[in-house]
Amino acid sequence: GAVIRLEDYRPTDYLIDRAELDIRLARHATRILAKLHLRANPAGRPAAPLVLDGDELRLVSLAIDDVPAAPEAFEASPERLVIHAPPAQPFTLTIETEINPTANTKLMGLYRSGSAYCTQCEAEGFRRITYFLDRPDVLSVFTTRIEADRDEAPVLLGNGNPVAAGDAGGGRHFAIWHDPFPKPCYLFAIVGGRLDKVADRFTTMSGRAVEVAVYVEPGKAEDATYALDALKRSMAWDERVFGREYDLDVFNVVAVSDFNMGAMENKGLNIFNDKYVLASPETATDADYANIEAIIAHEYFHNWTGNRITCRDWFQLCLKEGLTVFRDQEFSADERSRAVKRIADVRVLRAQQFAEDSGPLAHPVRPRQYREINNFYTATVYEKGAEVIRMLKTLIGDDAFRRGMDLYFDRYDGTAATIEEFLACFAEASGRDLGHFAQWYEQAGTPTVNARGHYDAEAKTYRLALTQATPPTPGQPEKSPQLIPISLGLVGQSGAEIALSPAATAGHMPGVFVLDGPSATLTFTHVPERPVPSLLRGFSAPVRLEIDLEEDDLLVLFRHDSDPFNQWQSAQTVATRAILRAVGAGTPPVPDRRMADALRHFLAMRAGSDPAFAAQVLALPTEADIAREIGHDVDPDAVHRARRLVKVEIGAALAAELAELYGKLSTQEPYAPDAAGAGRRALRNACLDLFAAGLPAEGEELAMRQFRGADNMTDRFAALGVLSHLPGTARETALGEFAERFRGNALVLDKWFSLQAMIPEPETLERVRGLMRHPAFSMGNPNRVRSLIGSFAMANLTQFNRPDGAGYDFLADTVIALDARNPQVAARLLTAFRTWKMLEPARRAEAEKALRRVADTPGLSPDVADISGRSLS
Ligand code: BAL
Ligand code: ZN
Repeated sequence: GAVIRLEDYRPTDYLIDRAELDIRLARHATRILAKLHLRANPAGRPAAPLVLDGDELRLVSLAIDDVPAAPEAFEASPERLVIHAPPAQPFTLTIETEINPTANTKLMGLYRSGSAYCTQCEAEGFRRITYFLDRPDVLSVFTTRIEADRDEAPVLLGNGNPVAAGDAGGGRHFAIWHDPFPKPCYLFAIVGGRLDKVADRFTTMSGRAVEVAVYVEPGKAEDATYALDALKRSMAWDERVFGREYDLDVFNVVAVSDFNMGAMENKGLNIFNDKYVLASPETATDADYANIEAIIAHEYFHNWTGNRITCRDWFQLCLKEGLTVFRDQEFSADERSRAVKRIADVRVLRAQQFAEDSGPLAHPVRPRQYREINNFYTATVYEKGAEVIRMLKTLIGDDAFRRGMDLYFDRYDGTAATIEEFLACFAEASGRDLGHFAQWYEQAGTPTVNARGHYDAEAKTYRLALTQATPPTPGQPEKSPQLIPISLGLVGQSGAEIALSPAATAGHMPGVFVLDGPSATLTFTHVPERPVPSLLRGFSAPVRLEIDLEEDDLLVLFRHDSDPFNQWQSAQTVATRAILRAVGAGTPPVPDRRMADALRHFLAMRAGSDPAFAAQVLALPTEADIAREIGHDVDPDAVHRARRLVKVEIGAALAAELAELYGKLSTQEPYAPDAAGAGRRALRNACLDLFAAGLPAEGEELAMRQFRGADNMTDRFAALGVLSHLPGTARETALGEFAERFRGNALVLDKWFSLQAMIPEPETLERVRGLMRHPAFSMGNPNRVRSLIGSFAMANLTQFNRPDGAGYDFLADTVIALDARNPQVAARLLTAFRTWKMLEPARRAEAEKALRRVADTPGLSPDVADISGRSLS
């Protein structure tokens, strides 16, 4: 595909004010009659030809102002419909197309999932339904008539409000939906099928009644009650925190089993991957419940940040995604534990975004060019995009942030906006110049902030020298300093917070220093003792922090920091260093009693009061974390061995305490997916995991007992996870029992696929190949592919990166095969190579060979061609 550039943006020559669709659903030949009300765009070129987008479309008939179009008046291909000389006055186009939803394996446009019809239009799927100006700055009022066999599809849903329904004769029926809010066509959706629902009523802040419902496959309504509850809580939260009220009479969520993304925010009709709707204690883990809550909230919040105000063009994707991720993160923080949520979000940011940002696929939060927009639904746009919003709030403060949001909603409601327009609202609300801050949207790469401290005992001053640097990224060899808010404090050796001399952070929010040049020195006066600096509290900026703290200083922060994020971070840093020493030595590190002692002390003090936080502390940095820390010439086997050694060492040292805590946390209470219960289970399972590392035989027995006795998926699956790391018959027995118990439940078997794909043993590749022949596996279902093959490639560092290159070859073969069917999912799988350049030379060579083989395959989709091309550049 051609390169599309931000600087080439220009408005369309025509606008589509209204779109009236009549969709007659049929499995192999669905007919769409689209009557589009068009007029020249005052901002466009006068008397230009009208060029509508299509994708694999077949034109059946065309009329202009209700008169059949003469053959010479237009040109139609599957990809385009050109009207050479459209009328000068407003006019209508009536376009009839025919599509085959059953043959649609890309899952873009109108397709079938199970026995239902559904749609996915973002980013450019609407053009697979009818010819249209398929871009986000064309906003239209949609009225949709849907017709189907009553037996096959008794439920017919569309955007907006239902306005009519009735019999259409011949066993067919229809429903008409009208959405009064002008929207881009990427937010269009319909669903038709045999579905059950759970429903309720939500009364908005101004007293309007909204019918809310979640639709699922027949028989599964019970499993949607948590999602429905999360939806109502989201609606209330957006009123309370952002003053945003819902605007239609109905809000529907539909769960489907074949879905490329997590979910989609279509106006009034969110369509979800069923993985993020269906939950019962028996089948879903605490993590699943938390994801459902977050994604239900995310899609709902899009109603204002995305739908009421949309994006001018796809370069502005972060305008809705980064902002909406920020909003869903805040929602979850309010509903659960703020500290734990922050730690979990930073883990994801580092694992996904830092990884992306350090390799060949790095790109700015707002890219300036793309070949395939599907490939930019990335951790950078989403997660780093959310960090940028968070920094903005840190910089200007809560009040100015809220005023800026209000101004943005007021000023841009009903429009397609840009990042510049968004930022201007906050500059205005805060009276601050955000020019330098805006560079976060433009410059890719993760800055490293280096800090060196010096205490002058005589003068009682503490000086902190800060520098920053950002490594080059593709297309951006030279970097400028970023504007980095560094939330900070000074901690005394006994743990007391030392008051900051006001001059140190003058001109900024209290406790926030803003590093906006290559270096700066902060001087704190009246510092009574040598302090330990606590920098980047709450992870106040998406940067890597290098700081010259000794182990003892880190342990002071771990024990005493008032900032829970840095408490957790200092424990992680101590563990990271221990693992790095073991990588270097290739032998167990000299046992560091201090770390075990600190953990023992911590568990005694905090395990009871804050189990969810304690569980985060007990979870060691991942192999990928360690690999990123090393940064170049990485040998994944050495990383795995070193991490294992440290884990065994800690597990053995704390075995008695872990066993005791495990016992204490065992409860007879029935399962409930609330945050408090989830925290206790998380800690108990973290204890089991560490204990089993230290004492494998006892650990296996305990895990087996928990596996068989659990009354919920969280405990059962955590036990299976522990067993999966202990080679032998117990593991295979448990895996077999699990498969038997959950036969027929595809979402649960996904967990089973995923766990096996992550076993760090040389036999795993063969196991994965074998599982691809399992009756529950299908290359046609994105969840199955991601669970089995995605987990292997993205979350099994040693086996994907086998020294013989067999892991790479396997992924290359799979991507090539899948590309013909579903390019979007294939391209996403291929991003498993995003960190290949940091491997040691032999693996690097193997990875490059596999990537080249993909890139050289004839007939690749633009999606896979783009990822393979950029990965090799
Ligand atoms: N807009 C695509 C799915 C999401 O981010 O909500
Ligand atoms: Zn989103």
